[in-house]
This record gives sequence, structure tokens and C-alpha cells, in this order.
Amino acid sequence: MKSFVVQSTFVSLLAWITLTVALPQVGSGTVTAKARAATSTARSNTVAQAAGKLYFGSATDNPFLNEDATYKAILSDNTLFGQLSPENAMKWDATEPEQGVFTFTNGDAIVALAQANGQIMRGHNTVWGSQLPSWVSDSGFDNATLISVMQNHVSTVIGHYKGQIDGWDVVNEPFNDDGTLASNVFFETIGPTYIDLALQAARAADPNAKLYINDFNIEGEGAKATAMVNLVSDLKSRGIPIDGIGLESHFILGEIPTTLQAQMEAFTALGVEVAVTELDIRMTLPETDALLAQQQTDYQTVVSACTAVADCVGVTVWEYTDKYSWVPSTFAGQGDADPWDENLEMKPAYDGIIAGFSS
Ligand code: 9MR
Repeated sequence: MKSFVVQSTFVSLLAWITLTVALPQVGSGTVTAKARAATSTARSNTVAQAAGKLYFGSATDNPFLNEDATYKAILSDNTLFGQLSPENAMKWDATEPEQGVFTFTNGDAIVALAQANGQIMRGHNTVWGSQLPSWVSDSGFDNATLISVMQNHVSTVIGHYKGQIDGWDVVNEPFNDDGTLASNVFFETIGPTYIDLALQAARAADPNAKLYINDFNIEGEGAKATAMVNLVSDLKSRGIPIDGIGLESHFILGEIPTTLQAQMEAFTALGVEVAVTELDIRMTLPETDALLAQQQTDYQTVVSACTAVADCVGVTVWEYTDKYSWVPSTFAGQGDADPWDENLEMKPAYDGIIAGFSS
């Protein structure tokens, strides 16, 4: 009797779970299996290259590569991804955690993977106010010492990867939103010429790598984008090496700047290339059919802009899957920003990418 009660409770529980999971969730505010899946059979890097771009790519990080074989297998498919960016492995805190002690193990692993897969590598990044070890940020180094420390870091990291990196984010996020230069130890100690010195050291270390300045909130017209135009034209007029501007493109659903393509054109008119370097489009959770459809449209809008601009060389998503996105831990209640879902299945956003390269 007791066993029957336990068993029947178990069966009821199972039935409840089955019903709850299988019940069709229709109407607004819900997600249906059909609306969740991508329908395209085209391959994202193949269509990017057919559109004249160098690549469609993704950021990646070592913990995920080491622990998730399915994730790694999808990332390694060069019909999907023609380019990799190291999400953290080449940053200052990862590569020179103690002064003069360089560790390249994680970065090397990503470069080796890209080479084995026939994928282009972007380098990210050498000089940035974040993810700095305290021996740099809190050092109190004087001007001459910090210049030498910075030049040594740029030369050693870029030199280590000489010939293996297509484009380097040499200087990362140098601006405030109002277009003034951001306060960080380099700006505060060396002044604005830290940018010149970093770019010159990078050119000397790998003359064939494309040298980029990378930033966010420069994807549409505004004070910050104007400041980037002014900086790059000033660098070029003074003969400081600069080859590209990275538009990070961490967007909010439904808020893609209407001036995105025009801004890319304003940048390329300076004689540099541009790349969409860190694309993701986050939504307020939970996902709904409507939000996924809007996300598809938004991905298409961004990729179409790059397709339309001859000197936009490629599009990189900042992790291809929601499973490993940086977004939820940074923006409470937001997420699902990437074109593959938590189960490594393609979302409607993937169809948007394919359509964007096909436009
Ligand atoms: O995705 C990166 C995350 O894993 C790190 O914790 C974070 C720390 O700053 O950096 C993230 O990547 C950033 C990139 O390096 C520069 N642009 C903004 C990215 C998202 O924060």
C-alpha cells in the first residue's frame, strides 16, 4: 500500500512535469520551440566571405575550450567561424601578472586552435585601464618608468605573436562617453601621448599586424564617435601608425544606432578599416518570441551595415553562445545576447546574421 502511494505520487509528479513542459506556450510573453530555432542552413563564415568580408568570428576563452567539447567543436568549424578573439587570455593581467614575467600559455592555446582550424586571429588587447595587475595600476611609476613598462609590455606581447595576428586592439577603450580621454594610469601619468607610444611600439613589434583602437559607444554619431574621428585623423596627420577602428557593438535590443553605417563610413573615410569586434545584443529576460524576432532583425541590421561598407573587414560576436556570455553577470536581469542559445543551438539571430551578409 505504502509502495503504491509512493509510486502513484511519483507517477502524478511525472505527469505534472510532462504536462508543464509540453504545454504549448502561446501568445505574447512566451517562447515557442519553433520561434526559438534558426531555420537557415547557410554557414555564417562562408556567407561572410562570399560578401567580400575577411571573416565572421567569435571571442573565446580557455575555461570553456578546456571543459566543453561540444562548444569547442562548433567553434572549430571554419564554415561557421573564420576568426577567433581571446576574450581574456591576452590581456595585461593574463600575460604579465608580475613585472617582466610573461605567461602566454592561454593565448598560445587559442592561437594554436585557430591555426589548426584555418582561422584568423585578432589580438585583444595591450593597453587598457582595466584588467591591469596592481603592479601597474597602483605602482606610482613616474612618467619615464611607465613609458618603458608600457613599451616593454606592448613589444613583448605583440612580438611573441609576430606573424600570427591579423589585427591587434593595441589601445582599448581610450574615451569617456563625452569624448574626453578616459582616466587611467597611462593617461594620468604619460598624458595623451601614451596612445602614440603604444601604437609605435606595436608597429615595431609586428610590422604586418593591423593596429586598431577599439571602443564602445562609438557605433553611432555622437561626441565619442567624433572624438575617435578626431584622434585618428590627428594620428594619421602626425604619421603615427593606425590601421583600424574597432566598433565593439555591445548593443541593447531594439537600440541599434540608426547612424551605424554612416559612422562606419565616417571612420573608413579617414583611410582606416573598421571591424565589428565584440557584437552582442542583450535583452531583458525572459526571452519571448517577439524579443527573439527583434533580435534577429537587430543582428541583420548590424551585419548589413558591415556588408555595405567595403572597408568593414568582419564581424566578431563576443562569445557565440548565451552559455558563456559575460552579459548576465554584468547587467542584472539581462542576457540571451548571442546567436546560439544555452544549449548551443542556433537562434533566430543566426538567421539575421546570414541575411545581413546576403544583403
Ligand atoms: O568578456 C570579458 C569578461 O570575461 C571579463 O570578465 C571582462 C573584464 O573586464 O571583460 C570582458 O570583455 C570586455 C572586453 O575585453 C572589452 N570590451 C568590453 C568587454 C565586455 O565587458
